[in-house]
Amino acid sequence: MNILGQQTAYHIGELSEVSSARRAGNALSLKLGFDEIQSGRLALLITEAGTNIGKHAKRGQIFMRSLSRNGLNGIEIIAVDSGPGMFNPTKSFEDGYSTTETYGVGLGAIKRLAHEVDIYSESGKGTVLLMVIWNTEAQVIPGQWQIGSMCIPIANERVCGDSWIAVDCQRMLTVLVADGLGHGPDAAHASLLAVSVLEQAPANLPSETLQKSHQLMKGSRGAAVAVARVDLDTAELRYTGVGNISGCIYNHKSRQHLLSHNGIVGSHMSRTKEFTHAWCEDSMLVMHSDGVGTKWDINNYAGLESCHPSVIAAVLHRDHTRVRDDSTIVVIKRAQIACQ
Ligand SMILES: [Mn+2]
Repeated sequence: MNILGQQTAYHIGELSEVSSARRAGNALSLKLGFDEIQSGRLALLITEAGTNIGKHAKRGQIFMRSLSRNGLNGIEIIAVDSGPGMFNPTKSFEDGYSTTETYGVGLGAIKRLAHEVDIYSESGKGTVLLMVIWNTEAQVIPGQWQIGSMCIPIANERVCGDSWIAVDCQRMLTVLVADGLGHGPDAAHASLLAVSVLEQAPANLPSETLQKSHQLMKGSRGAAVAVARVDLDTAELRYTGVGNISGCIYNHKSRQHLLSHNGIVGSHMSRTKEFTHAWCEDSMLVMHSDGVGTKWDINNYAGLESCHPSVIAAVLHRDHTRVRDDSTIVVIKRAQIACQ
């Protein structure tokens, strides 16, 4: 069972902002029961990532949230900037290799301190650095689900009107993304009703989840909702959606759009036909609310498709968010078994 907590964004520019992010990380690690060693490592990771942003990109953001996987608690940190990027990020992970002063040393330290690290950096476009630290030593089990997301409220709102959830149940994973009409707490209330339907009945078909959401959301603002269920036994993805949630599957670099019906869940909804698509071991599912533009193409980002879904979500979110809406993007794939 994977649970990803609510994300908090920290603007990074001044050194004092790095300290605030570090303090927030410390508070979160105490809440999750991290011991002193893991808390100390977390503080160093946030300091390194924040200092790198300040030094090389001048400004950026750190997104932080709690993770829970099979009873383990963790913290995910995603450092995002649109700065100059790195010439050779893989090589920069080696201690002492640096294109500018101490960046290389910093990344070498990050790789040793974090349990999971991934980076996507493109010259002139910026860097996204993912770091995960668990309250105990953890290993990525090959074949397990990897889930990445960004879910960020519109400027000046504290709560996001979009909600999402991914629930695994035996050999199936179901993902739901909901965009409550408007913004703020009432929009969040509507979208969270859809989330609660899937939480309570994770084995239901996507169409059943949508129908139940429609019943439960009557009298609320209503929402656009889409549900995808991947079944590893039948190698199929079933999808149904109502309203403006975008969905697509990548299979061997080709992109297939997932269709939604017109309507508003909770208000007017006529059909909930499910569409079925093939799901391969290397397939990737991307779903997003209309706060993320549709004109992105992962093939414009060399090598991004092999990154961790959290990195993919953060890169697409950084470059394609519409500023005047809540924005949510969820990326799902299976951890690939390493060749060697
Ligand atoms: Mn929206």
